Amino acid sequence: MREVRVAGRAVSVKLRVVRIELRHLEMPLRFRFETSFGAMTEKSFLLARVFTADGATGIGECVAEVDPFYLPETNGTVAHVIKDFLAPLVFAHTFESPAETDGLFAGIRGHEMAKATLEMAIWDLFANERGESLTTTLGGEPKNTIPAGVSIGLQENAAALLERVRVEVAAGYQRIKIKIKPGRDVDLVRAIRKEFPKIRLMVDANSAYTLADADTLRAFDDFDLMMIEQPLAWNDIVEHGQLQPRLKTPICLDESITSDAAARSALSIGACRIINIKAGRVGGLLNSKRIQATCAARGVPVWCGGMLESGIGRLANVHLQTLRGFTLPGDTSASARYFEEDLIEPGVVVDSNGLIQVPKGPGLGHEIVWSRVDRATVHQEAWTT
Ligand code: OSB
Ligand code: MG
Repeated sequence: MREVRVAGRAVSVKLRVVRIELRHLEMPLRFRFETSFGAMTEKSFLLARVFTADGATGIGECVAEVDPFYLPETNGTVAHVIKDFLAPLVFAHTFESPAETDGLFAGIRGHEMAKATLEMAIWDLFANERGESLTTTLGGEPKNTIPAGVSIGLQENAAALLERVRVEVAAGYQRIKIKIKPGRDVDLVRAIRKEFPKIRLMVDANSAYTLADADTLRAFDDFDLMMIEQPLAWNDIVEHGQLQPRLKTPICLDESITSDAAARSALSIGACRIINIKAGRVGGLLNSKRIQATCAARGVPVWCGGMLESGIGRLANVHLQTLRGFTLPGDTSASARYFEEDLIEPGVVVDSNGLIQVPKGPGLGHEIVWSRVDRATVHQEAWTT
């Protein structure tokens, strides 16, 4: 059903999804991205599209990977859960608000990435149907720009890392994050600090350490880091709570925060002082808003993480960062860093001051180039009511 407008305001939008399309895409990355849990040379991911009978559409990019090395979900588990559990629930519901996926999906435990994929497509559907920017649908602030940071993977050696840092600092990025793991950590930070004493710098361990490494982690305190991201196990908030009081450097949790409840648990025991929000990891944009509000109420800064998304997920991240509380530069960088040819036109661009423009057009706000999407699609399925 089309919206009813009274004095230009949408007063009632009832949407029924009659078709869901799930594509599996493969896109070569312009660089090898190595973390403590593995290395990637291509992006292999799912895109979900929802359609109404009127032909309105919305799109959501999934952050799952081919393997369960970052978090438990994979492209395979997401496809299964969408097909067998989430799609039937969506088909049976009439939506008046994108927030309704929350109650709809509540009976399915975990599978945050699968839920987020459809949830984000439904937010985009509402934005498109109302003819407004996803920022507006989400309740973001009317910001024109958001600050950009960059995440640099593990490199061959310290010289190669320093060269990457030089390139990204020269490009204007406001914050540099480097990946670390045991044996490739404090010396790298020391080398960067020697050349760049003032840049905003942080490290991401992706769960590579244990409490027994507390002395190594404490050595980072000498380098004025903004934070250390997810040093300990992906599923151990309590041990982060034991580590944080032993460090001056704030801990930022990524993997451990898969829900607002997890954020509340972490903050209530002092397991972190900063939270990285990835909509895909926390079950979608509504939970991202909740976690942002939970953190704002406690004066805890949040920032938006990244999963090497194509332009589609990248634009959703840009809109998410218009919410109050996203005060720190995140991991959203320029499309051209990742892909020879992104799926959107124009790509996401970072200017020489390290700022990204927030699109103002309907939905995600940039054109999706379907010929490129088709070329990158290796498999596709669709279900209808
Ligand atoms: O831990 O933030 C992470 C990429 C894949 C999996 C996990 C992480 C990352 C990044 C990349 O750091 C951020 C980006 O450039 O999108
Ligand atoms: Mg991380």
